[in-house]
Amino acid sequence: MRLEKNTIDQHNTLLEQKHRKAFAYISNDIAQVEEIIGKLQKFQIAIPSWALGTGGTRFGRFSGGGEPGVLEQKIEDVGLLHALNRSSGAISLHIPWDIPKDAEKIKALATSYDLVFDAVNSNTFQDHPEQQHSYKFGSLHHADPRVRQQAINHNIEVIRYGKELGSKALTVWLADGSSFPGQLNFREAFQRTLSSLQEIYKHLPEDWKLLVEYKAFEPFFYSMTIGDWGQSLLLANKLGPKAYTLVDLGHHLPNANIEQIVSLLLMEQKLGGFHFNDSKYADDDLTAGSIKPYQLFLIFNELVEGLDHQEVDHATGLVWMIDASHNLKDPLVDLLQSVEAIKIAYAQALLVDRIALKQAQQDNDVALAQEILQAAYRTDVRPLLAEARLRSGAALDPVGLFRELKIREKLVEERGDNTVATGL
Ligand code: PSV
Ligand code: MN
Repeated sequence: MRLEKNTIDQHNTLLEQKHRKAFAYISNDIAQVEEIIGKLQKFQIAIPSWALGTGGTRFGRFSGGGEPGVLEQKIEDVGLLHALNRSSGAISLHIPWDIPKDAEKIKALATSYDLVFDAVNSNTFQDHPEQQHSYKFGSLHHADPRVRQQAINHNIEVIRYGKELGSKALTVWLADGSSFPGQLNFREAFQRTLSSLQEIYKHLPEDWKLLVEYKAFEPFFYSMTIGDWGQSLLLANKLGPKAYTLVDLGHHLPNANIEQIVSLLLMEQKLGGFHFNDSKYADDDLTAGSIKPYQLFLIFNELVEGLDHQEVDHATGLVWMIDASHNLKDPLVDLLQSVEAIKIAYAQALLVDRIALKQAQQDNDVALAQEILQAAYRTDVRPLLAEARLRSGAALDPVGLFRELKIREKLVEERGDNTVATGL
C-alpha cells in the first residue's frame, strides 16, 4: 500500500486553517523559527526492521494482524510512516532476521519510497538454524575460539550485506555475560571481546562506523561483558577512530543520568548513535517519551549543546534510531508517536536560551538555570513540527490520518490476520 500525495494534501487542507492559527501564535515568540523548522525537516529517525510487527513479553505475544511477513512488506510499512511524517526516511536491518537476498531489488524498492538504509545489526544473541556452534555462553567473548570465529564471520557477512545496500554503520550488541559469580573471568572475557571486535574492525569500510552498544543486564543477570558506557568507550577507544559508543535509552540501571553520559561521550567524540525508547523499570522498550519526556528533553539539551560546541550537523552527525517493541498498540502508530516525541524533545532543546543558561551557570544562579530549561521544555512546540511536516509534504496529523484511512484494516485485508514478522 502506498499513500498518494493528493490523499495527504486533502487531509492537510481540512486541518490547515487551525494549524495556521497555532503556528502564527508560537512563531511570534521565536526569533529563529525558520532555522528551527529547517532543522526539523532535515532530522530523520531510522526505523528498525524488527519493530514493525507485534512485540511480545516472555509470557506471550498477541498479534494485531496485518504484520509484514517479508522484508519487502517491512519496507512498505516504513514507506507508509515516511509518507505520513517525512521524518522516518531510513530503515535499519537486523541480520539474519531480514536478509536482503536480492540487494539491488530491495534497494530499488526502498528508493521508490524515498528510504535509505541505516546501520546494519548483527545477531549473535540467538542460535540460527544453519550455524555450527551455539551462543548459549556468549559469542565474541566465548572461551572457545571456534565460537568466536563463527560470530566474527557473521559480523563480516553483515558488513557485506550493508555494503550492498549502502549502509554506513554496523551496530554490535552482544548478549555476552554471566548469570553467576565465578562463571566468567571478567578480564579475559573483555580481552577476548576486544580481539574479536578488532578482527571485525579490520573488515569495516573506511567511511563506516562500528557502533558498540552496551546493556546493564539481561539476558544475563550477574554481569554483562559490555555492560555500561565505560566498557563500551574503552572498547571504542582501543578499536580506533571508526568505533563509537551507542546509547540505547533502556540499557541503564534505574535512575542513571543518561544526559551526563551523552555529554561526556560527545566531549570525547565517541558518541556514535542512539536507540530511542522509554522505560519505567528496565529495558521496557516502550514508546519514546511516553514515561519520561523530561529526561528525553534533557538528553536532547545535551545533544544540541554538545553537537553545536563541536560544530557537528545534528541530522547527520550521529545515527538516530528507534529501538522499541510494541505489544499493546499498533506498531505503526506507536512508531509515529515515538518519532513525534523525539522531534518534540529536539525542538524544545533548540529553544533553550544557551547564552542566558551559560551566564546563569557562571553566576551559580541555580534557580534561573532551571527556569531557562523549563521555559523551553514547557513550550508546546507541536505547531513547529506540524509546519515542518506540512512544508515537507507530510500529514499535519499523521496518527489521525493513519486511523482515518483505516491503514491497519487494509493491511490486514492484504496480508491476512496471522502473518508473523521476524524480530522481537
Ligand atoms: C537489545 O536489547 C537491543 O537493544 C539491541 O539493540 C538489539 O539489536 C535489539 O535490542 C533487538 O533485540
Ligand atoms: Mn538497542
